[in-house]
Amino acid sequence: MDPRVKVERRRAVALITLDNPPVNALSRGIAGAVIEAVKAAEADPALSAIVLTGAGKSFTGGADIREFGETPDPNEPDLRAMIRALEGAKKPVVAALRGNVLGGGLETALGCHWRLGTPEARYGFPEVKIGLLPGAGGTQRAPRLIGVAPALELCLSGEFIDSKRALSLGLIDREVAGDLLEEAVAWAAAKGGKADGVRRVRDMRVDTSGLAPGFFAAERAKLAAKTRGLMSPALIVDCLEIATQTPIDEGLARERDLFEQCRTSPQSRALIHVFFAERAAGKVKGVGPDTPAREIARAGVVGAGTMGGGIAMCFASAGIPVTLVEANEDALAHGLATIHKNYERSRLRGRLSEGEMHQRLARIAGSTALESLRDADVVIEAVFEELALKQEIFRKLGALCRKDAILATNTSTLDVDAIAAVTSRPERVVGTHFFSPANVMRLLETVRGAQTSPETLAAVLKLGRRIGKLPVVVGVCDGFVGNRMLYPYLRQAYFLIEEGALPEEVDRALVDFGLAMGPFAMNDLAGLDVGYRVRKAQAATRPKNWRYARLPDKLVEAGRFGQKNGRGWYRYEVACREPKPDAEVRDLILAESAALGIERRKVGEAEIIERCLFALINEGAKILEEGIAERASDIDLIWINGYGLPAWRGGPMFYADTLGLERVNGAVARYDEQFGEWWAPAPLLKRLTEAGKRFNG
Ligand code: T1G
Repeated sequence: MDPRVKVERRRAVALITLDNPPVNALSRGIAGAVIEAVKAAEADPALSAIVLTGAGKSFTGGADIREFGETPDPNEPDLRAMIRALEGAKKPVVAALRGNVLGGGLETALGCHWRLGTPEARYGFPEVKIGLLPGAGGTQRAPRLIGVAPALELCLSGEFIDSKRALSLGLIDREVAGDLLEEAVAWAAAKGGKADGVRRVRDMRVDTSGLAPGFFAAERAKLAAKTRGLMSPALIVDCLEIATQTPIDEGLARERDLFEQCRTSPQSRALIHVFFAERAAGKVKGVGPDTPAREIARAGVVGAGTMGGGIAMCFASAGIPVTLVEANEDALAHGLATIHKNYERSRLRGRLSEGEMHQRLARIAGSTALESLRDADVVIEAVFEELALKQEIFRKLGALCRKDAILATNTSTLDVDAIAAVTSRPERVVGTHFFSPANVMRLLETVRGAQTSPETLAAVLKLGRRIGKLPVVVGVCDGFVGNRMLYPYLRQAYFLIEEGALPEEVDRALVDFGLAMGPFAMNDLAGLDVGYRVRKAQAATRPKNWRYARLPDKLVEAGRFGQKNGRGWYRYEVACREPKPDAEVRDLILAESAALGIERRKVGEAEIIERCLFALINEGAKILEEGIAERASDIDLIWINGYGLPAWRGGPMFYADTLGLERVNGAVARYDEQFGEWWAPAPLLKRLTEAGKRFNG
């Protein structure tokens, strides 16, 4: 018997335990072992029933995601066969559920005749988050047990529901506060030999009486906006509709076919890459599970502007008291009012109760004195992007804060080492680059200075997760990883409009590719003056005779700052954020092409996507080679969570891998031939291409 499936006898009940740490994934071989155990129990006259449970904290986290790239062995029993064996058993089968009951795990529980769970158990079909659908009967059994609408919500959201909700839906038959196994065995024993001992979900009828006319069409319409580019959500709706129209065995067969479509899709492979990338990002060189990571009980933020206010909200929303410091009362009052407005908006949208809003606001104290940060465990500076100003603040913080306090800067490009150097504790200085709006965006680019200690990093990684962020550790360079790659991406976008494209054409091509927003609309949102200051700061080090796009500077010098003043690359009507092409900008672009002696030409979508993304990927390869990012998947996470590249593309480096590095390297070399300067191929890209390898090895 497979050691991952244990069988013991409890009274006249066979207790089958899944034991495959860390999440009891239903890996290959487990299905066959469970089938064997069920057959043995069925054949044993001394046994009257069966209980199935999971060892440790959880029932099971579902099928083994690492195996989806493999071709299933037709001779090896799969999850569906295991569920059929459980469901078809003539003796009662009771699922004893605790912790995670997810994906194929929940489908397994639905194949059992009864389900008992502990109060902290959680149930869900997260398959949609990795580009799949419940492919072992979930879309056919769940609607039979809990109704069509709740089953569809469970499958489409990918979210977990708690025990109370599961009980109210009838997903479980009983919540067990006491000894789960004892109660499950007692329940099974009581059902053994009884006429109603075996109750199969497959025999239940799908109740459609409560469904409004056109229910599925309405669900499909709702999906279109929310799941742009994703494939499995629409197929989930199809599966649920099939469940209402066909006998279960036909439904199961059609679900399997649609599952296979998802499983073999590039977007599922990309989303699975992202799943594992997020876990890999937590594994940082020199920071092990035994590296002490101090608790953060009190926080401070310097600067109550957009970023500082958003960062303060992150702490308050995570239950951490925070003091927000500003230079003067007016600025402080404005910052606090903005925070209040943000929370009020969440409350009005039903994301927050009145009580929760007041609890969070009560955790934010305002002050105009840095001394009020004396007892903070961590202080995050979020003032104007100017090195001298930041250094002045860090000198003061270094003198007044506790010696063991962590001092973090929210700088988006400046040298963290130059900031650390002015404090007496460089080992406790780190960059915490939040993305605007800081209380919404998940990415936390965690900048490791030359002297940042492992303990400091461990504390910030733990804090980042606690405040709901995705911390990704990067090294020190101009722009770290995200912004450093943004420079060549934007540069190509600017060159393309000099050569013949218009901003709306470039934006549309990249939005059609899947980006949340094109570069020009993104510029307008962030503020054209922000990039203007960065380019001015970079002027000294930029190669003098290399091609430089003057248009972005010209717009700023013409007073066009973007959404903030209604005019940027686009124009914006009052109180409207819809970008509208502006003839004035078009004329500026045409005049610039003429001034440069460029004969404008039609630029196709393919060239726009290649030029912008391959410049990004080439820079990513340099970043990898320099060790600024520890792994390619970290770069993928940064561009997905900070810059709106769609997760179903897997991130820039994964996308390059799917195209094949030979094609990317060839195109970069061609552009290098044609344009030179900025297009020098990254040595790593060449080397991996020649070796037939990938970025995400
Ligand atoms: N398969 C393989 N490995 C998994 C895994 C899985 N399902 N779930 C987790 N791991 C690994 C993970 O990579 C990490 O590895 C370690 O376990 C701890 O994970 C047919 C098709 C279960 C809520 O999508 O949501 O069933 O980094 O750090 O915070 O219809 O893991 O230690 O090397 O996340 O306690 C559906 C995915 C599969 C659940 C636990 N199930 N997992 O969270 O630990 S598809 C899922 C999670 C399916 C059927 C379909 C979470 C968790 P390492 P962790 P955690």
